[in-house]
Amino acid sequence: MSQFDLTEDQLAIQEMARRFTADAITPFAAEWDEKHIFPRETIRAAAELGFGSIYVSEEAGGIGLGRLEAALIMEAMAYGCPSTSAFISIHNMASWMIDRFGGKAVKDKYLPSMVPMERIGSYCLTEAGSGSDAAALKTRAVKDGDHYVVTGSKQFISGGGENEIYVVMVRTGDEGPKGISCLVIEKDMAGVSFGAQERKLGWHSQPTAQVNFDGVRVPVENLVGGEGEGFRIAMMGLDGGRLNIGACSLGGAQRCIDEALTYTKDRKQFGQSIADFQNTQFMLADMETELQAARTLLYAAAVKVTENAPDKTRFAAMAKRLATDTGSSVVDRALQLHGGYGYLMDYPVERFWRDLRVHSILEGTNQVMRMIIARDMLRQ
Ligand code: FAD
Ligand code: 2MC
Repeated sequence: MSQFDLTEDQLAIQEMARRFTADAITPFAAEWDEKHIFPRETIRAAAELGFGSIYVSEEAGGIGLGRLEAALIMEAMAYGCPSTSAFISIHNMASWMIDRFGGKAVKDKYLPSMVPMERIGSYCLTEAGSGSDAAALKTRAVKDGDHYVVTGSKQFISGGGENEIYVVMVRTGDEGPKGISCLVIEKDMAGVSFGAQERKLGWHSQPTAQVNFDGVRVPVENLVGGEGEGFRIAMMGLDGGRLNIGACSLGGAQRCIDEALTYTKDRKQFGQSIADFQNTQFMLADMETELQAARTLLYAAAVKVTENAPDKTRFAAMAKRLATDTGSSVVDRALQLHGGYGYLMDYPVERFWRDLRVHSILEGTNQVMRMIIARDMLRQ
């Protein structure tokens, strides 16, 4: 894997994440996928290394690192299981939003248990009627004394039904992005309920469900940021989330290249290893070249998000678009190189093929990424 001029500290954190993955994730991931096991204990073990609060500040108990370090960790864990790595990324996004924009009360209430992932956080933006057009959301929060009363429903929530904390974008004002606020809602608050677990193509190691709010009374102190700031906060959270999802695709694709190298050297047809065919070699060469290019852009975008560069959102969108499309295309070619065996659950490639597919859809579809990039280009 390219080292991209990583510092000693970055190399050390990458090594730590790789070791953790090799010991605690890779040997078990196929079973989690097949039996739909949610590996809560492994996730807690990841949090013991600081991976649940990578860019949460040290004052709040996090490890206070940058977005490149987060990408390195997510990429390393996705080498074993993209689904579990992405799940931990979403918790990081939710925790960071509370730490970065929350007041003392909401931070003190939630971060001490979220940092060790004793309580796990979900990010709730999408609704049945508003996916890509996120600013059209309808879940409403009406102030009643020192509480908000929340009514509505969130769709496709990662961790839905299992997680304890829901960072929810709600409408407190008029239509459009400026009428949206961000509220922390707990699983056990009266009026919170969940839909059935979704039956998905991949991401089997983590639950996904609708989250419903029926007159839920939420203390005003659970507001993150000011009223009307929720959409901007949600989008800033996604700048980092999109990098991490891209990094999960990089890690998954790297694993599949490694699997394809082993397999094509071993498998013989027409009296020779299939790795000796020039077609195989050219395919591997293209997979490696395209993955390295996507990785380089993603690391550069991560540095921009850490530095709060003016073009960080555009770069995060470009990196997510390229890394997730490239990741899926690399895994697809790795599957082809395995022939019929690639289609079987006996080899890991088919799981990665399924897990990476959704990365081009969630945290903003790759069409929405192009919209963000082109809008920013045309603005200048
Ligand atoms: P739509 O917005 O209906 O899009 C359908 C198609 O139309 C897409 O191809 C889209 O690109 C295209 N399209 C839409 N608008 C345009 C346009 N202007 N120009 C061109 N093309 C357009 N959401 C959360 O908030 N929290 C979560 O934890 C979460 N987890 C998820 C987990 C899974 C497994 C999945 C599948 C989704 C999850 N999501 C979550 C939701 C995800 O973010 C949305 O599915 C995604 O943003 C797309 O919204 P949609 O599904 O409503 O598709
Ligand atoms: N950082 C800071 N501010 C931002 C921002 C960002 N990245 N993106 C937008 N904003 C601000 C923007 O500047 C504007 O404020 P102002 O009017 O003061 O300038 C405001 O937010 C509204 O932005 P837009 O005018 O761009 O809003 P619009 O409604 O046109 O569309 C769009 C925004 C399409 C980019 C957004 O709706 C979007 O990202 N849609 C995709 C939804 C999505 O990504 N969902 C993911 C759900 S989470 C998930 O899938 C998981 C698995 C967790």
